[in-house]
Amino acid sequence: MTEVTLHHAHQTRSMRSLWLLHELGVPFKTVVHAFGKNLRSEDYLKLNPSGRVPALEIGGQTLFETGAITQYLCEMFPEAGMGREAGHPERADWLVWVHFAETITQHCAALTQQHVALYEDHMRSPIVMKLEAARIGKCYGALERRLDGREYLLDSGFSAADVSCGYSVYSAQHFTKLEGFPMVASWYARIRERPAFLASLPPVDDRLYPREFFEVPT
Ligand SMILES: N[C@@H](CCC(=O)N[C@@H](CS)C(=O)NCC(=O)O)C(=O)O
Repeated sequence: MTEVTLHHAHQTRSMRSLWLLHELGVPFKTVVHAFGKNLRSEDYLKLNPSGRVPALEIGGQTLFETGAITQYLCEMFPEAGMGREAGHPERADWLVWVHFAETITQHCAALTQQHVALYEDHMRSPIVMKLEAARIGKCYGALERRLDGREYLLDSGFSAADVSCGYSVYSAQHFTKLEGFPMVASWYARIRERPAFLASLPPVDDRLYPREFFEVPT
């Protein structure tokens, strides 16, 4: 059996890989890291040279970048139907939405830095906060158009594309609400009930986001 170990920090992008591993139903180990300078240790840099989560150890290989991890896991474990293999009619759409997830999350990363990492008010920029939160709204707009008339991002049903963007929306809602995006809201309500999503949630006492929502200061 292939040995799989995910290096994870709660509520970060590695939650995307954790959720997917649960969907795949394969045995795996999770190593939970604190979100901080420890990710720059010499040992951890051997797993992810940029000192970030996730990193995935699988069958003697080490991967980083959630998009690559998603593609690789879906190829290694095709039985769960989370991927769309090369030549599949939905391959192009699957790739687009798996990777669009990072277009959303780049804004969450900027906002996490503004609201959480920069702890003194004078370090923060309300202009950047407002701009980045609005850009999340534009990303919701792209999802809204895609989900109009669809239950999931692909016509054939739930896939890793929903997991990838689903994590992004989970994280983005800390900064931009889903009001005005009814298709995204009902899709998200559907996928957040999945046992694999629930299993990827953080414990109450170990969270990156100390609040459910961060307002832009006026
Ligand atoms: N594009 C990368 C981004 C990875 C990334 O930036 N992860 C963040 C957590 S969401 C991280 O570990 N940041 C640590 C840091 O910047 O110090 C991916 O999708 O895996």
